[in-house]
Amino acid sequence: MATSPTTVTITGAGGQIGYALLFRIAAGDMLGPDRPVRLRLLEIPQGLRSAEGAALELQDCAFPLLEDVEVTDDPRTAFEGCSVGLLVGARPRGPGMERADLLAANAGIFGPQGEAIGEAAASDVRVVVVGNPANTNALLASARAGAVPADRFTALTRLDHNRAVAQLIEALDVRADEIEGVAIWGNHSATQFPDVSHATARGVPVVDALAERLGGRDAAIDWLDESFVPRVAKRGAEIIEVRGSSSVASAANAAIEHVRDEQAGTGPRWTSAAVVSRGEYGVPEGLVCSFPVTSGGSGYRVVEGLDLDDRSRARFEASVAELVAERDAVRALGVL
Ligand code: NAX
Repeated sequence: MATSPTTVTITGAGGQIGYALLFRIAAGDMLGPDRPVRLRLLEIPQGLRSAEGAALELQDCAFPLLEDVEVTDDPRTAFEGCSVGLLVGARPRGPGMERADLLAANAGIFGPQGEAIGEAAASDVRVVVVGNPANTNALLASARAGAVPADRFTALTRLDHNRAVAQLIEALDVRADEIEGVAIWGNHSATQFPDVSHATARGVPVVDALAERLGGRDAAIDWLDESFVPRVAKRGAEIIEVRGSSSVASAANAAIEHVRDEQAGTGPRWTSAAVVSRGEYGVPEGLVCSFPVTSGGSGYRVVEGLDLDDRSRARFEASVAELVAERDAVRALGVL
């Protein structure tokens, strides 16, 4: 019997990340080669032509898994029957815009989209928010999504995770699949804490492997503090400086991996995702915070019971404090 198609909704589909996402999703990279997809592309009126153009190109690929494509500027239509939502479109920070203005502008996008998800999405809907500020936008959408359980909403820190792994590949001359136990803690922002204290490379603790290469433990810690952590946290700015525009294909790749692993399962290997806190590691309940996570195929679960030393905990707490401040700013606007 043919598998019925999965409805995948992409917001901001006429933008750069949207363009990098659509073709890979339609080719089966996200949900696998056995799951046909129906794409719903949501844009604002100014972005519709671009999304319509992408839809024409999707048609010209004649992907066997692509059942149909619909382009709309109506959130209710876009989320009708949606099982996987990728919320990419967001309001970028404009010149002179304060943080409160940015949060308010995005509340005006993610609140109504959350409502449309609550009204129209399929009962198995899962959502990943990519558009920044991603963690707080996910919180906003989930708060307005009615009966949809809050833990169906996640935010993307997989790109930060992959960037951390990439730095270790270069420093230790290993392959990606030889690195395990990397974690991104906190907010998807410059305050995030990329942590290798539980990570191994070819089974050897990363700190020991770095010490071996760099001439001692102090040198390893210095490299992690002075080079690794800031480079991962500020990699987005580095890409903009070199490329002349922001990360696109790597962001789309990370979003695809986030959904793929959430749905297909990670096995025992960790990845990182921003998920709704249930109080793990003392993070206030309800915040959408990045943790090391695993999935058995039905949603991400926080890896619990890890020891964080005082320095690591202080870094993590600083990032959580930023998330609390974002949540409080949104509450003060009366939109949460
Ligand atoms: P673009 O400006 O190329 O595309 C955004 C698209 O969203 C535009 O076509 C716009 O018309 C559309 N849009 C705006 N408001 C909308 C609404 N209410 N409903 C539907 N569509 C709407 O940006 P792009 O490079 O694609 O980046 C998209 C978002 O991803 C940005 O917020 C960006 O900051 C964020 N990122 C998040 C990352 C993460 O790891 N979480 C990394 C990459 C990226 O920086």
